[in-house]
Order: sequence, then C-alpha cells, then structure tokens
Amino acid sequence: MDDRIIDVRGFEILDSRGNPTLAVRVTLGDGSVGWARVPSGASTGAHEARELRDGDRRYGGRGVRRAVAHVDEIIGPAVAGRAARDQRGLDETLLHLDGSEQKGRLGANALLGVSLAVSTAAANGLQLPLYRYWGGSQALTLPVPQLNVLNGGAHADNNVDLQEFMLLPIGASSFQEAMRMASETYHALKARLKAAHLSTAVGDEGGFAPDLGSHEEAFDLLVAAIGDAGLKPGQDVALGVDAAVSAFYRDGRYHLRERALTAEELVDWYAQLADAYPIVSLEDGLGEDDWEGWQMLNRRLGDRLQIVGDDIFVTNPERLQRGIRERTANAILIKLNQIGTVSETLDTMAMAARAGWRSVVSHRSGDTEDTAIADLVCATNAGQLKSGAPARSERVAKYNRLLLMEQEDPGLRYAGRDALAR
Ligand code: 2PG
Ligand code: MG
Repeated sequence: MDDRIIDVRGFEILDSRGNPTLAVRVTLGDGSVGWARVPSGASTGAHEARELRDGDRRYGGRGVRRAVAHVDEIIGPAVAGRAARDQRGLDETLLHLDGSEQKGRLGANALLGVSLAVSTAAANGLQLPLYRYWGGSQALTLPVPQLNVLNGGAHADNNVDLQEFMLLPIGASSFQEAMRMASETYHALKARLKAAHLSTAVGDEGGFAPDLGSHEEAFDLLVAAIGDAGLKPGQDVALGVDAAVSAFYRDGRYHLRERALTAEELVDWYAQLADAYPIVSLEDGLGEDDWEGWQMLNRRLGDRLQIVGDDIFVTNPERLQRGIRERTANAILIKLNQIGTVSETLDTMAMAARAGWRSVVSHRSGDTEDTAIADLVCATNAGQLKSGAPARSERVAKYNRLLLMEQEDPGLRYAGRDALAR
C-alpha cells in the first residue's frame, strides 16, 4: 500500500489518426503501475490548454519527444516521493511546474498524461476500478451515450458543414440496450446510404461521411434509420448535434458552405431544425467567443434543448463561471485535455453541477484505446458520454468498458431520459 511515486516515464505512441501522442507510465512504491494515453483534437478551441508538439521534421512536426522529455526529466523528478492518492496536491505541483497561462511550457499533453496515470496507479494500488477510486460508493450512473454516426466539418472531407450528428438512446432500459439500439441504427443507416448510392466511408470518429444535398437530408436519413431499426425516433433514440461552428465565424457572420448567416439567423435555423426533428442536444451552436450570440441561443432554445458549450468553455472553470453568470448555455462538454489535469476537470464538473448544468464527458477526434473517460463519467454521475460511433476500436473501447462495468457491477444504473432532465 506504499503509494509514493517512484517512477514516471513518457512514451511516444500513435493516436487513431496516425499522429503521435503521449503515453505515461507511473510506478508506485508498492509496485502498482498506472498508464494513461492522451487524446488530441482537430477542431480545437483557441482557449484550450496547449499540447506540446516538436515542430521538427518527424511526423510533419507533430512528434511529442519534447513532451516525453518533460515527463522524464522535469515532471518525474519533481513528483517523485509524492503520495499518488493526493491527486490535488500532485496536480497543484504540475501547475506550478508549468507556470504558463495555457500550460504550453511543459505541454498540456505532458501534464495530463502524468495527472491521469497517477490516478490509475493509485486506483490499481488500492485494487479499485478507476471509477470507484474517483467516485467511491457514490459512483452509480452509467451514461446515455452520444454516438456520432454521421460526420462532417473538420472530421470528414464531405460537403456537410455541421460536424457531428449523434444518436442518444434515451429510451433504453440499460446501457447494453442503449448500445444495441445505437448499433442497429448505425447499420440501418449504412444500408440506407448504400441503397441511395451514397458513400459509406467513415470520418475520424467512425460515423459515415457521405456528401449530401442538405443538412435536412442528414436528419431525414437518421430518423429513417432509427425507424428501420424498429425504434421510435425521439422516444427510443433522440438526436444530438455538434455544430462546431467556431471555425466558420469571420467578420460577424457564420460562413457555412452555401450561406453566410448572422448568429440570429443561425439560431432561427436551429429552431426550425428542432421543430422538424427529435433533437434534444445542441453543442457549439455558436462560436467560441460569441458570448452574446450564445446568450440569445440559450434564451431562445434553452428550455427545449440541452445547449452544450465546448469550444466556448474548454472545460475551464473561469470560462464556465462567466457562462453561468451570463446564462450562456445550460450544459458543458468535458474534455480532460482541454484543461490538462484531473483535479481541474473535477472542479469544473462540480461547478457545473452546483449551477444545475449538465456535464457531457467527451473523447477527442484523435483518440486512443484509453478508457479513463468511461470511468470519469460514471464516477461523477454526469450521465452523458460522447465517444463517437459504435464502430472503430478507439471509440468502442470506452463503450466496451461501460458494457463490462454494467455486467460486472450490479450497483450501476443506466441514466436514460433523466440524464437530460432539468
Ligand atoms: C468536439 C470534438 C470531439 P475535436 O468538437 O466535440 O468530438 O472534436 O476533438 O476534434 O475537438
Ligand atoms: Mg465539440
């Protein structure tokens, strides 16, 4: 039970897009070992913690050897001897060591790798699953998955602007049923695309990425696929969208492929979509610095939709605090690597819960076989996990972790509809 950190090592591995990323191994005095693998985004927010890349000739500049060296030579020696179970003290040491505003000096990838691997080592030392280590006896809730089955935006090369079209199996009675519904709908969607001679090639998160005539066509296809699977759109399986429009914002307008819209016009369009389709959740409907636009969006649609802030809040407690004060949204997307440590992530989630906001725990578009976010969502009872399509192993690894947790641990319950109730 000696939980003192005796060894910390960084390694360069690959993520799901074939880009380098960081793995960290932490060894404790009692021989316990913990691993973490760090994910990486494509549609990254300007206000996120900064991952450190080598910028040299290897891997088009995306190597992480400098981050590895920071883990081995700076962070490791500085945290050696610390108690792994003192996560907060550990994370404070990491912040202090880095010292920069956006964690770019040592690299948010280096900091998160160590922070997370210390958690997994401590959990292993206590012979607890990670969700029990973080959440104790109060970790009770299996999340509604948000499964991205149709990809666009920065995650695909098709003509669809909105980045993610997601299935939310809110009507399922268990996580296993939720995944069955999602997988059957995914395959029904594939069959429909095939029959219409549309591409069934997939985007970065495993969802199909066909060229389509309009966004409405995407929603029509999803609703039809849910029906093909023998399920009721809106009751069994509802829809979610990550519009991810930060990238389209220029000079006061959102430049979609065919149209240049003001925030107000874009919100009008979302309202029409919400009238026509069983959409329950809208993420990044407006840009990362359009605070006023977000206020209007939340005022207009916040009582009927979950309005989720990703790029605007970047899992950052200060930005979330402003959001709560200004009623910018009613939910926040949670990504560990946007903020860089486990403790700050938990603080942000606790702040959201105190304000009556929902947290949606999320993968990144470049991800790995790491499953810590499945444990995080369960430990915090957040109730929603976004991890891509029910296909491609780096996505399915998280869902599989939850499928096994449900079958092994009778203390866990599927969140279902309640996950979105306010
Ligand atoms: C998002 C994420 C994950 P990325 O925008 O929510 O789906 O994408 O990791 O590219 O930022
Ligand atoms: Mg997003």
